[in-house]
Amino acid sequence: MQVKLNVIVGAVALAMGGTAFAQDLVVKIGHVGPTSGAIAHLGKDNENGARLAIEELNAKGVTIGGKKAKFELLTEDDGADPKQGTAAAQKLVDSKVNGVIGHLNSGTTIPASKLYSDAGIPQISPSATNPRYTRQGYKTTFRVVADDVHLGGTLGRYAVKDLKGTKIVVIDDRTAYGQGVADEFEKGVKAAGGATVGREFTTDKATDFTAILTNLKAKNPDVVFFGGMDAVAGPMIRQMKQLGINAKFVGGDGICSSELPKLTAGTLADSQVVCAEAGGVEGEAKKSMDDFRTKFKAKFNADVQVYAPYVYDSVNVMVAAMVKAGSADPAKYLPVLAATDGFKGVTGTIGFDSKGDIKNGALTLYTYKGGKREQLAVVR
Ligand code: ABU
Repeated sequence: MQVKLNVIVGAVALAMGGTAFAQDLVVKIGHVGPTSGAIAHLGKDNENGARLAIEELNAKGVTIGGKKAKFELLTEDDGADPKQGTAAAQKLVDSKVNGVIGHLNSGTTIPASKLYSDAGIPQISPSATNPRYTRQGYKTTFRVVADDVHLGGTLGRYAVKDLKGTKIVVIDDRTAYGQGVADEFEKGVKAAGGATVGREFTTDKATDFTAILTNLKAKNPDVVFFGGMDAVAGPMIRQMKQLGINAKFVGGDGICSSELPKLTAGTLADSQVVCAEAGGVEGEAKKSMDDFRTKFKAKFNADVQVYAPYVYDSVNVMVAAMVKAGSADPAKYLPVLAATDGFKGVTGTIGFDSKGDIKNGALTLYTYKGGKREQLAVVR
């Protein structure tokens, strides 16, 4: 009798257009990033990382608390705008998502985190690097990449010690990320015994940098650090060339994309840029990252920009915690997620500290040659 009833309920579920059997556990994973606007290529890269993870989990079959899980990806576009970010977060909260991966930008991730915290929904950012995100006292905030203290400080020391910069100038885009990473870069320069000789700022929407670059040209800089994203860095590098500024161009993860050479309109010189991704793998662990890149390219016909593999790992870390907790209920799996340690992802081993930050996070330094990103070193 029970078997007959199950068959009828399943048939009704299918007839109603659902692909989940009525007894399946539907798990909603939210993803938010800027899939419109100047950095839509980065937002789509992140979203595709989530899509790949969800498709693989559904194909593999995952059981949570004795029920077959059916994962649904709910995607939102925040346009890299803080207000749009909180509106997107509210939509996901209202949809009762079981967890959120995102947002991409620190400027959207930080205000959105209050909404997720108030709703008790775990959030993993795969790319927001401003340290404030995990320092607000919320139990729901996690990050699988290193933060700007690590990123900016390392690049500051690198500019002095390795690039031998003696006339270092700094530009930032006044966003939570750009200003924060530039401040940490300056601290790193000073800690290495160097000094900066100029600082200017722009916005994340600017396209003309003639005035600030002309001011900085008067300082005869040998290193220009930019705190901001690739969509602004590209035209800035092009205009540096037009103005005859022959300096190294250093930046954080926001500029360290596959797209950067194209955004400079072909004006990028070999080894001109040094940038850092806020994660990385080396040795034997590199194979899993390389395999991910190959799989991603085959599926989406696009190279990974920066953070798709970190999004992929974020989804899998979250689902692993649900499986271990035997529940996708945020209140039940949140403590298990917080206790994550030794999770083997494609981006390396993931464990969280008491703030929700990745333990022992790595950085990968890159340059560009022949229009392609080329790894310099992995540092911790
Ligand atoms: N970490 C660089 C890009 C995202 C952000 O933190 O704003």
